[in-house]
This record gives sequence, structure tokens and C-alpha cells, in this order.
Amino acid sequence: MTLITSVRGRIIYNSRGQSTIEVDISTKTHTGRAAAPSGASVGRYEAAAFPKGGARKSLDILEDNASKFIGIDSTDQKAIYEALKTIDSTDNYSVIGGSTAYAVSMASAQVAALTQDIPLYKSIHSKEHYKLPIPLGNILGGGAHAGHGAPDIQEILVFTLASRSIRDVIQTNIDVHKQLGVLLAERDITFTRGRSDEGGWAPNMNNEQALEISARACESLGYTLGKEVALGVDFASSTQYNQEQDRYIYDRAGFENSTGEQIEFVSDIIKRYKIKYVEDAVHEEAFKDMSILTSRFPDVLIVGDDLTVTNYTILQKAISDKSCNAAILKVNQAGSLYEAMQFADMATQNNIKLITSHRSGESNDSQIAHVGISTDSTLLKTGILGGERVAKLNELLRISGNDLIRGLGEL
Ligand code: 2PG
Ligand code: MG
Repeated sequence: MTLITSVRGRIIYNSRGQSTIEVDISTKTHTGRAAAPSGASVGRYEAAAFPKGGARKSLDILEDNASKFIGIDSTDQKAIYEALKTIDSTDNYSVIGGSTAYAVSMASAQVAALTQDIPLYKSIHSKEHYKLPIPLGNILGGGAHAGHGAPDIQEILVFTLASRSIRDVIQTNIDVHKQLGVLLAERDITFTRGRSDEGGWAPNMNNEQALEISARACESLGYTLGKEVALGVDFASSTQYNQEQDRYIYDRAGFENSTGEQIEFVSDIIKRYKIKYVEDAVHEEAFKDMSILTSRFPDVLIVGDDLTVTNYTILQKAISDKSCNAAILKVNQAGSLYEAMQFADMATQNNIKLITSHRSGESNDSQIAHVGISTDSTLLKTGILGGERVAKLNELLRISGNDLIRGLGEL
């Protein structure tokens, strides 16, 4: 039976050494477990990770209210969401914390799958055919994910446009990352092989140099940019945006952009490096500015992350403003899995491609690989190296051995 019989939480560490919440949820026969990830570049309107009082306070509230989940059917994510709402009626989980909402709902989805003896992706969303998302690798990190001296832009990413298997795709991303490491070491004998939070290299260089050497890494492996492989960029522009001055300030590179200049700056990078994926190219409230890029580059994934924060209502605004043609799906931005799935449905109905994503502070869990499959996500954004990043990639490999799944997702 899939009814919940117990809920237990604890505080553990994430990949950055910060405290986070892990929850075990049991049925009579099985236990599901999930730990919440956390971001460094956090959108203003995403669920609050923790209440005032941090992880300890969040756990205390969960323990006081554990009985509210007992007897709920673990397959019923709506009921889990409603139980969370009886504890916290705020619209950003500022009472119980989005981390606890995440861990409770994901652990319950996990135990539902285990108890029914079906894969998690099927338990999250039952349908006839499933496609695997294409892994989006992080080859070079800066911004809020790396130290002083690294580029201002947060992530340079790589993904394949023409591969035969999920193993090929993962291997290609790893090869490009490795080749980039070789080129960085050749260029600078003081390069320490330091890496950013998600495993991409964190070299001492500016944006232009970082883009140029990343392009060279792909080309020196024999790839034509925009053909077999493509580069992507997560500008995480809210990190650079200064609201008072209404300017984007690039400290490392030593320049500032007005809104118009930012749009031309991004456009120029897209053209020069044949970029196919651009995330948060302008700040998180610049819906109209994003729409300029979306109409200018119909063949590029123009992606909202801090812009759309896995929030159903905000996505509606982005859709009506035509701000993006793709959106990041991070369950912990929404809080519960139920809300994240509402967001995914709305995106799909409106032709917005989905990119299921990790956070820069991660656990070793692999549930997001299943979320990516169940939501028919085009890409799975999950860093590159480090146990917590590879955990998600390895899960895709395990699943791809399953006869029920064929083919790669198409862009
Ligand atoms: C992002 C994410 C993941 P963070 O901005 O897309 O790469 O970073 O988890 O720090 O918000
Ligand atoms: Mg982002």
C-alpha cells in the first residue's frame, strides 16, 4: 500500500558544505529519501530555502507537523502540497522553507515509486512514451559560482546536437571539458585546475577570453560549433545588474552596460560563438528586454531561470510578453513537486521548452534525472564533474538501459 506511515527529517550537508534538509518518508513496505539542493544565484521570487532560524527551525516545524502527512497516499502529490499549505500558507514557503517542501514532496514521490515497483519518472507522470533529456554540461564557471578573477558570467555550457546515444552525449561533454582543461593549462602555467561549484573550470580570465578558449576546445576536437556541438551561456544577469544605476556592471572585465548595450552585448556573443542556449541574458524582471532577444533569435533557446523561477504565475507573464522560448525547471524554486509539475504543464502547453536543472549546491540524489524525463524536458542541466553532478548523469545511463525508453529528446 502506498499510504504514508512515517516522516522523518534530518540536517545533512550539501556539496558546498552548507546545511540542508533530508527527509525519509515510509509506507508499510518501503522508504523514500530526498535532500534539498540550494542555489548561490537565487531568484528574488523563488521559494525561500529556509525560514528565519535556518535548517534547524525548518526541521523543528516539520517534526511538529509530521502527523499531517500520515495516512496521505504517497502517490498523491496534490495532497502532499495541500498538507504543506496547512503548515505554511505563504506564497514562498517562508514559514517551513522551500527546502523542506522539496524534500517532503520528492521523498514521497520516491517512496510511491518504490512501493509500486515502478521507475520514479513513471510515478511522477504516467504516459506511454518517454524521451531522455540531453545533458547540458558546464565547462567553465564564474560569477557567483567561482572566486575572484574568474569571468563575470556564471556558466559556459556545452551540449551535443547530433549524438547517437546518451552515453555519447555525456562523453562528448566530458571530452570538451577535459580538452578545455588542457588548453587552459597551456595558456597559463599558473592555472591550478581550480573548478567552480558545478565542476566547470574556474580560470583567471575575462568573459571574452573564456568564450574564445571554450570555442577553441570544441573546435580542436574536430567539432563545428552549432553543428555537432553548441555552446551555451548562463549570464545569470541579476548578479551583475545594479537596480539603482539601471546598469549591468562587469567588475572582472571592467565595463558597464545600459539595457540597450546589454542586449547588443548578448547578441554579439550569440553570433560570434554560434551560441544555441542563452539563460537569463537580462535581469530577472526585464520581461520586455528578454522578448527582444526571443524574437531576434528564434533558433536559439532563450531561457528564463531567475526570470521565471519555476513559478506558474510568473511564467504566464513571460508567455504573454513572449519573453522566452524555454524555461528552467528547478523543483526547489517552486517548493513542492506538485507546483513544479503545474509549471511544467503550462510551459508545455505553450511551446516553452523545459530544461530540468540542478542547483549549484547539490546532494548526491538523482531524482532530477527522472523529473527531466517525466516532464519531457529538452535538456538536463547538471554540471559536469563531481559526485553530486555525475550522480544525475549516471542515473540517465541506468534508465537508458531500460527498454521502455528510446531515442534522445530533439531540440
Ligand atoms: C543557475 C543555477 C544552476 P544556482 O543559475 O542556473 O546552474 O545556479 O543554483 O546557484 O542558482
Ligand atoms: Mg541560471
